[in-house]
Amino acid sequence: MARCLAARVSSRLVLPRLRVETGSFHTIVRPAKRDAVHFHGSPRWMQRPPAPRSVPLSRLTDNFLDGTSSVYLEELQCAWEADPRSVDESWDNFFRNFTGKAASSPGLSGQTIQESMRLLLLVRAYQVNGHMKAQLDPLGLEQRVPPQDLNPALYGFTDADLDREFFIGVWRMSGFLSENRPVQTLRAILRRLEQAYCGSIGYEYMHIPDRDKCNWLRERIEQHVPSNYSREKQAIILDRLIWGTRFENFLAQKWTAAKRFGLEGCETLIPGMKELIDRAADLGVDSIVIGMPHRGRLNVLGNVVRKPLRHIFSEFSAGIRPADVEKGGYTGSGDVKYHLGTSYDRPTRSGKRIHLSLVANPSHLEAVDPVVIGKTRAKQYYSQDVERKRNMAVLLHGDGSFSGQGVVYETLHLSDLPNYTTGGTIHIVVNNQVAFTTDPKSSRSSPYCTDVAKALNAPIFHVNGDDVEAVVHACAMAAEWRCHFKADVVVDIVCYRRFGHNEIDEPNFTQPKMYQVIKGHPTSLDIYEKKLAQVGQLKKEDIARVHDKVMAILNEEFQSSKDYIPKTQDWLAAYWTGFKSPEQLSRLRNTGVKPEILKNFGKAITTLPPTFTPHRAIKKVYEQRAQMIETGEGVDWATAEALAFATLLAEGNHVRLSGQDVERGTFSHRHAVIHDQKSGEKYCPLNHVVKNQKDEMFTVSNSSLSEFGVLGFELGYSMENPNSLVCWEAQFGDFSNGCQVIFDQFLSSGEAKWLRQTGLVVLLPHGYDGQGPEHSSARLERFLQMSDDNPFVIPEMEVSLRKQIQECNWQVVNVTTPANYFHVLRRQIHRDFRKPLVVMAPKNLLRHQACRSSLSEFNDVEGHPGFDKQGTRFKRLIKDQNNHAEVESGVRRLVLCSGKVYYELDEERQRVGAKDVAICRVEQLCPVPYDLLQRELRRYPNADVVWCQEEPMNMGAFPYMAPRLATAMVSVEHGSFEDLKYVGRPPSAATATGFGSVHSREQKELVQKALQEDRM
Ligand SMILES: Cc1ncc(C[n+]2csc(CCOP(=O)(O)OP(=O)(O)O)c2C)c(N)n1
Ligand SMILES: [Mg+2]
Repeated sequence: MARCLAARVSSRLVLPRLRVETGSFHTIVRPAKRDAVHFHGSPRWMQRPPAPRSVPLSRLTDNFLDGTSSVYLEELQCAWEADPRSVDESWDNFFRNFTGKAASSPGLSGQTIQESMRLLLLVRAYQVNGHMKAQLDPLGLEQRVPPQDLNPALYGFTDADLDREFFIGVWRMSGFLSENRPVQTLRAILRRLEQAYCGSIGYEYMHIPDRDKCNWLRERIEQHVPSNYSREKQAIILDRLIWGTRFENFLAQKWTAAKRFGLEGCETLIPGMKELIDRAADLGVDSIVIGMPHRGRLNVLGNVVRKPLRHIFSEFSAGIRPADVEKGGYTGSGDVKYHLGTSYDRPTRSGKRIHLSLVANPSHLEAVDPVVIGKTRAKQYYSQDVERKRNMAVLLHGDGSFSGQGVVYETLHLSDLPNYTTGGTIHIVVNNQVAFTTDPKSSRSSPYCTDVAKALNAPIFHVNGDDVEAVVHACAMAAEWRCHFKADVVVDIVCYRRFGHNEIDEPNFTQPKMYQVIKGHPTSLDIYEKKLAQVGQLKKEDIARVHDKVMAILNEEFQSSKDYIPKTQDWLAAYWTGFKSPEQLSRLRNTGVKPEILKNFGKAITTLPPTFTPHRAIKKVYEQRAQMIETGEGVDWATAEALAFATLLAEGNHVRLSGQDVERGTFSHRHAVIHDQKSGEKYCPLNHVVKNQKDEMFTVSNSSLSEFGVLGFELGYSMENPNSLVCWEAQFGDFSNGCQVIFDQFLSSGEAKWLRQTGLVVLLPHGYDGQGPEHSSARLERFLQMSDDNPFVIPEMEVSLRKQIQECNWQVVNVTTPANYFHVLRRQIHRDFRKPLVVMAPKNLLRHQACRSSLSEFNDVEGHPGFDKQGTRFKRLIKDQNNHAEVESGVRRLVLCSGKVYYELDEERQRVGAKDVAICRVEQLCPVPYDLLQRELRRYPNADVVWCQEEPMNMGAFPYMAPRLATAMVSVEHGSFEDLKYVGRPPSAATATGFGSVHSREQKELVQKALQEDRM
């Protein structure tokens, strides 16, 4: 490009002199007409600018020809140099003159080079900043000063130039500049610019660095003629707008005092969303996962997703609960109507079908975003939608929450990550310019509520919510963009909220001026009907007929809703057929795998390609793993995990592990992906467990540094198909409180609220090893505190009748052996229901010499030292390892513990030779293994019972275990609550000490105390 004009200009290289002659160019100067454009306010010095004079290019300064306008010229000149006929004749003349090749310079005399350039800058200014002058606010309250660079005066143009014709060139790019009209009056140019960029849609797209993307948008923006819809199309839009409007009116009329978070003020969302769905379906999308907040949700459920209206209406009539309640079926806690989800196969206008699922969500605004994205990604995996063409996510937001909630950013940032992308999400913001009672100026620091999306280079279409055709157009364009570029896009519908935050709120308390305007403001439906009537497109009678039809249906549905009995929510979305709800017994199954089979898979996952050069240390790790499997002894944590994954994969399940640095493992123990030290190439042995293993069947992926976003994503992913082991690992368990909303609102309570199951596994490194307050505790107590089992009731524990886990909201375990970890992971899949699993994962046990398992424990065959008659299963409790008889009257103390403190207790016991102390590990804390606790309590009738933990008394498992242990003790007449002794750190605010020496002292003391000879 160095040889091109612009480059030469900007680098001030010696150029052939451009001979600019005035007078002979076909400039027509006419006096300004009555509709003259009056340039908007500008400083005095700018109002009478000097008339543009011709300046030789050699004297132009560098900054005049900056940025992209120089690129325009550059490209044009290149094209001209390659073939002078490829550009318009007048540009041909221009370049001939410029390069001194022309015999004369006929066409350039009236328009100076400076004018040409300035015109380009003006055009560019509209493309960049036109949105700031767009007519976006239906209420007209917005006081935006149009940016100065949209003022032609800034470029030296005056009113007198309006009817001069300017040569704007013929451009290879699409859009405004591509019309084959190189000569236009300034007035016409400005009119087109205003129409394209400053109408009812404000486009922000020039921040996108990709040229093709910009041009794609420019073409659509600059060629679009507003209000150009056919009569038929307008009738459809009107019909949809009537539905959206009448629906809310109807609810308001029937249930005057009910909260519904109505859509009034943004009814155009309904035709907009429907257009988006139709367009996406035409472009190949057959499934859309939708996430949205409260505002307008019922309207979207009824009119877009098509949940039966009678069902929605019945939910307004208090007291109705699913029919299965009477039959004793599981109904959970239920949720308010504007949180519920649903799914539906919706026919589209062009005769296709599209599956829509609206994901249930809590009140917590935006928390559902990553869940929706994860679910969409899973749909893409299971439908082999590698190009991400058929499954798409749509997220709706409020203006306050989109700019305020951090999870929005955490979700957006997954957008282009290889193992998290869904090929772009369409975001729609219902921007009613208020958040509850808070004005935008108090709720964000950025000009637009959508600015966060610019970090992704997403185009943003701001659209006036009163202009239904503009909303429809923006939504269609968003669908086209997503389907074409597989990238995120935002439609910001600038609207208003006709009533208070909800229908019983008084908005005049806080926004009196705004609501004065709203009071007299017509609805978007009024506006559209008036417009159609004015242009004679639709007759009044036609419009009235639609109203009548809609009202008749609404009334019919209302009548039917009176005796409508909703069915229990459908448990079994798509892949879940045959899975059991909590009241249907799922029999316990074994999870063991024969050592011969393990050895086979063991080979596959420890063999590296011969040409691969691993790091020396990793090579050794893999050799050791191979040896563990070969000898069947000393299997460590990482190998056990890999064997669990491999066997599940071989059984046809999908396995996915995601989180920060999980490929190597925070503690450098996993090495699931290894890197060739010469080529840098990666190799993942678990991708080669079975022949022709499907891509992504095993996925291990380092995630972005987000907890909320990534855990939410994995949760959504896990909900799609039960035949998958989906795991999220926190870097350290501490950081998981960054995604507390997902634990509280989804994982622990989602099944109860929405009757949706998930078998998500959450791995939280936990353990007191002197690393200080922030790397010790995964806050086990919080997970246990949220568990919903009754501390004073022992449920049915008989193996053939046991539903304890099914009836509980989740499982919390603190596992101490590799084999038990293997079983607990496999158990997640080998059952007919799904339940979240929270694992307090080890840190120093990963390399602890005593924390090893024999391969025989993976099948748990009789005869090995740990055999426990529980069969080839996960051990919820590991009894004392000293081969005690059924009754051991001589044991003076039973120490119950959980997690890694067991190894320290055992070591101390050996050191002091305390043979009269039994140590049992409660591996599954929730739900409590009452049967096994009772067995151990009976085994040691004379022992005092101690709960020992390394966490402070107000943390760890003690607060949860104490009443439950007491219940178990009472049940076997082994004392009561007062007889249960606590050994551990005293209550504390911080989770752990920051001083290594204090930690060691405390740890030593608590272990010694647990074993001390004196009775407690
Ligand atoms: C995380 C979270 N914080 C606070 C709230 C309480 N709340 C409910 S609606 C709302 C205002 C939301 O404003 P906006 O996002 O603009 O949506 P709008 O209600 O205006 O449609 C607030 C603060 C909430 N639901 N979730
Ligand atoms: Mg709002």
